[in-house]
Amino acid sequence: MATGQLFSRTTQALFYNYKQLPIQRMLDFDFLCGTGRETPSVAGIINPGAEGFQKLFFGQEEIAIPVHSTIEAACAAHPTADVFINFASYRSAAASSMSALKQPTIRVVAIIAEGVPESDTKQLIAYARSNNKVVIGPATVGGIQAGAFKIGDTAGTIDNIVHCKLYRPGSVGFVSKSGGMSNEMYNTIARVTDGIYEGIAIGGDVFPGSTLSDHILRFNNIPQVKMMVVLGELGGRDEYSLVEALKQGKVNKPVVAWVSGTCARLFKSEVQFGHAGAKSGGEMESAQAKNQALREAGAVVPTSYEALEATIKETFEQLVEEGKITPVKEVKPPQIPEDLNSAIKSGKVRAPTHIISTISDDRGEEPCYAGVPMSSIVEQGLGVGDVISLLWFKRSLPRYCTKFIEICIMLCADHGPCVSGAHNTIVTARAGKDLVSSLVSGLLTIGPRFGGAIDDAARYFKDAYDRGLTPYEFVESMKKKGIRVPGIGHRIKRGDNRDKRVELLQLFARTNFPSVKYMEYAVQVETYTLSKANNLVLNVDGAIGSLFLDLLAGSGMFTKQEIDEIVEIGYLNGLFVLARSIGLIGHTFDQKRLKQPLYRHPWEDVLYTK
Ligand code: Q5B
Repeated sequence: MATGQLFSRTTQALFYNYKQLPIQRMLDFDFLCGTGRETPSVAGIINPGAEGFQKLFFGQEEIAIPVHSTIEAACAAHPTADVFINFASYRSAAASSMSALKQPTIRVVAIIAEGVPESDTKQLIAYARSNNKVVIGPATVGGIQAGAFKIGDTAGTIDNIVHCKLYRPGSVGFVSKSGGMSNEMYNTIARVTDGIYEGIAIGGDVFPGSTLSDHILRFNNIPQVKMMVVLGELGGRDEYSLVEALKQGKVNKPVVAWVSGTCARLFKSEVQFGHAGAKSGGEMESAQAKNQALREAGAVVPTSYEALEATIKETFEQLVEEGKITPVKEVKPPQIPEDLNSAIKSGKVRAPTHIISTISDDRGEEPCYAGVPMSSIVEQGLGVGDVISLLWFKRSLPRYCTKFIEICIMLCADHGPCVSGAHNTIVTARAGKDLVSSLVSGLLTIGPRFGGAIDDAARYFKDAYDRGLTPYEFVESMKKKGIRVPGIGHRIKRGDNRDKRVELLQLFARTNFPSVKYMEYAVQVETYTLSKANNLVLNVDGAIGSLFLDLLAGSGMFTKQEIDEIVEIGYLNGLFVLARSIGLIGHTFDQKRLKQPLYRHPWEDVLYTK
C-alpha cells in the first residue's frame, strides 16, 4: 500500500459485534465498486461467545461469513484482515479496541461507540501511536475510500453512495469531525468536483484517535489526492495542529477548510453542540478564531458555510485548468439487487408464499384462533373444547358439542400404567430420557389396536349404517375380509364389566345430542359381537367414533361433504392423542419424581424358544 493509504481494494476487515445492516452495507458497497473489489471487505465477524457462520449477500450471491468468539481467534483465522471495525457499546469498546490494537495483524481500528471514557481513549491513542497503528473515532461513523473500502454505515444508503459517486475514486481527500456532516459533504463534493478519493470522519469526542491534521498529512502523501477539504467544528484545538502543519509547509496541496459553529457567538452563555468536543470554550476554540487561523496559514476558507461549495468548486476548477487534475471518467456502477422484502413492500414484485394457513393468525395485536381473538375466548369463559372446535373444525360449536369434546379428553387422559402408551413412556423415562422423548415414545404406540381406532370405527360404522347393513351383515362382512371391527373389543373389559367411560359418554349424548343414531347402531353391533365373545364390548374408541358421527350429523354445523372429509382425513384419533398426552406427561413426572432406575424386563417373563 502506498504511503498514506489506509485502505485499498483488497482491504478486509474484522467486524466486532454482529450487526447485520452495516455489514450488509459494506458488502453492497463492495459490489457497487465493480470488478476491482473481488473479495468481500468483511473477512470475519467477532460475536463474543458465539461461533459459526452468518449468511449475507455479496451482490446476488449469498456468502457465509465466519463468526468467531474472540478477537484472537478471528485474527488467527484471517491474518490478512488488518482493519478492525468496532461496533461494541461504549462500555466495552475501549477494552475490545485495545485487544485488537495488540494483535500484530491489526493496523487500523475504527471505534463507532459514543461515550467511551476519555481516559480510556487516551490510553488507546498512546498505544496506537507507539505501535504505529491508526485509530479512527470513537464516536465516528468511520470512513470510506471511494471504489475500494467502506467502514460500516459511512455515507448512508446505497442510493446516497451512488448519488455521491463513491463507487469510484475522485481526486478529493476529505476529513471532518462530524459523521452526519460528512454525508452532506460527500454530496457537496460530488456536485462540484470529480468526487471523493477518501473521506474520514474522525469523531466528535474531545480526544479523537486520529486528528484532522493526521489525515490531511496522510492525504498529502497520496498521489491520487489532488486537493483536500476539511470540515472542523468549534471547541478543542485540533484545527491548530493543521494550522501548524500548513505554516510549516508540510502540506503542498490546496486545502479548503471551514470550521462550523460560528453561530455560537449569538448565544449569551457557553454552548455545547451535539458532539462531546463541540463546546465553545475560550476565544481560541471559537469557529471564528479557527477559521481565521486556517485562512492565515494558507487554507482556502470561505466567508460562510453557504459559500463552502462554491469555494471547493473554484479550487477544483483551477486545478483542472492548471492541468493538475484530469477529472476521472464516469463509470456506471452495477445495480445492487433489491432485497425481496423491500421490493415486496414497495409493490415492485410479488412472490409466492410457501405455506398456507387458515386456522390461526398471530400477526395482529393478539393471536386469533379461526378469527376469534384470544381475549374474547377468555372473556367469554370458553374452554379447551371451544379452542379445539376453533382450531380443528374452524368454527364455534354449540356448548353441548364442546362439552362432549372436553368429556372425551377427560375420560381418555389416562388408563393406568399397564396400557401400551403408559408402559412405553415409563420405560423411556426410566432410561433417563427427557419429557418430550418419554411422551412421544408413549404416543407412538397409539394406533389401530391401542387408542387409535376412533377414526376407523367412525369410518366403518358410518359406512355400514349409511348403506343400511344390519349389525350381523356388517360384522360378518368384516370377518370375511379378515378385519377386526374397530371400536369393538377390549383386553380387560367384558360384557359383565363394562367400560365406565363408554357408559358416561353414552349418558351425556343421550341427554344432550339431538340424535344418537350412529351410537345406537354401534350398540346393536356390540350386542351381536358380545354374543360371539364376552370381551367384544363397544370400547372407548368405538363409543367416541360413533358419537362423534352423531355430533357431526346432528349439530347442523357441518355439511354432508364436510362430515365425509372429517371422517376421511381422520380427525378423531386426535382426541385420544391429545387426551392421553396428559396422562403420559403425568407418568413421566411420576417416574422422575420416584427416581426409578433403568427398566429391564425379567428373563422369567420371556419365553425363550427356537
Ligand atoms: N376379536 C382391543 O383384543 C383388542 C375383535 C374381534 C371382531 C374385533 C381387539 C381389537 C379393535 C381395535 C380397537 C381400541 C386388541 C381398544 C384402547 C384404549 C384403552 C386400552 C386399555 C385405554 C383386544 C380374541 C378373539 C379373536 C379375535 C376376536 C377381537 N377383537 N373380532 N372384531 N374388534 N379391537 N382398539 O383382547 O375367533 O378367537 O380368533 O383389535 O378397537 O386401546 O385400557 O387397555 O384407554 O388405554 O387381545 O382402553 O379387540 O383379543 O386378539 O385375543 O382376540 O376375538 O379375532 O377371535 P384381545 P384377541 P378368534 S381401546
